[in-house]
Amino acid sequence: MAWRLFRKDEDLVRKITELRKTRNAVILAHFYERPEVQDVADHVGDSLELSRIASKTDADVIVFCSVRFMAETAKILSPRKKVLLPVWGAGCPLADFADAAQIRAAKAEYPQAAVVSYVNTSAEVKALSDYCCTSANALQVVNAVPNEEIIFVPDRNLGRWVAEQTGKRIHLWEGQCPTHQHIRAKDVAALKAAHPDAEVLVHPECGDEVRSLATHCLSTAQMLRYCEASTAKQFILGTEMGLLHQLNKKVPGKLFLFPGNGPVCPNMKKTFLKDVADSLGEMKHEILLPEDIITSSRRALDVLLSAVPAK
Ligand code: CIZ
Repeated sequence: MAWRLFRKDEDLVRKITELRKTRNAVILAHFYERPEVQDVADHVGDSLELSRIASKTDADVIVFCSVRFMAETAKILSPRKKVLLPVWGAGCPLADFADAAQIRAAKAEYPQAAVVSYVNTSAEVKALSDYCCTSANALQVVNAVPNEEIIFVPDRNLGRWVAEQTGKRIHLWEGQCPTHQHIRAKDVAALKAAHPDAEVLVHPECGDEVRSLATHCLSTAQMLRYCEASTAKQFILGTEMGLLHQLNKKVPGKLFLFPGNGPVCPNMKKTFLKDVADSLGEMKHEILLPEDIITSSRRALDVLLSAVPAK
């Protein structure tokens, strides 16, 4: 169904547009956010790219429509800007699988190992990590790490994929993204049977069985770029359905199919236009991080930033 705004939403969009100006704010929306929230944003993308873009603007305020770890990443890259997360309760169950005490314990158990944390982690966990990676560059980062032994935090599926591809000795964490983990191989196989010409692109947070059906294993931004560049006309996508909005905008005329009823991240859907307007109007909810956490997590992120070329 095509997305349309209701009158109330149009009023909110007007209010957000005014507030954005008076507050000198930049609005970011992750690919998994609601379509109307994506449409009100200045930039839509993956978490690292958005944080990087925002850090280069002269905005005083960053409103990051996303989940908490993403807004924290923006704060780490822009410590002098005010970073707002419109819905305070928008968390990430995957990031919650690792806390600082657990990382300290794992480091004590495997003292030779480097800690590589996925960007889906809290600032405290990043601060204790040697390196940070995204799904787009996990292979590059792990290959570049001098240690043969690695503690990979927190996504087990991504960690296992990295271990297979790099041959490094990887201590896997128990974490998983419920949205990607629940994508079923039988639903992907059914779509493949019905659309034999479709290319299958899956996120590395998916389970092994789903991954084994894929043409390519890609991050969200990589999927979008791949669909733009490919001559294929049909794609089966193993990721959160919010990406469909940008796919339809940027790659018109192609068919995008999602397995099952369409994977949805409930946390990414917590933010409505009203939350964006309230956040900017009342300057809530601000992400505050201690200076030492910003400094240490920035060090782990810097390795990542130098490994990922800016677009
Ligand atoms: O960091 C992001 O944006 C995530 C979690 C997913 C992706 O594939 O880009």
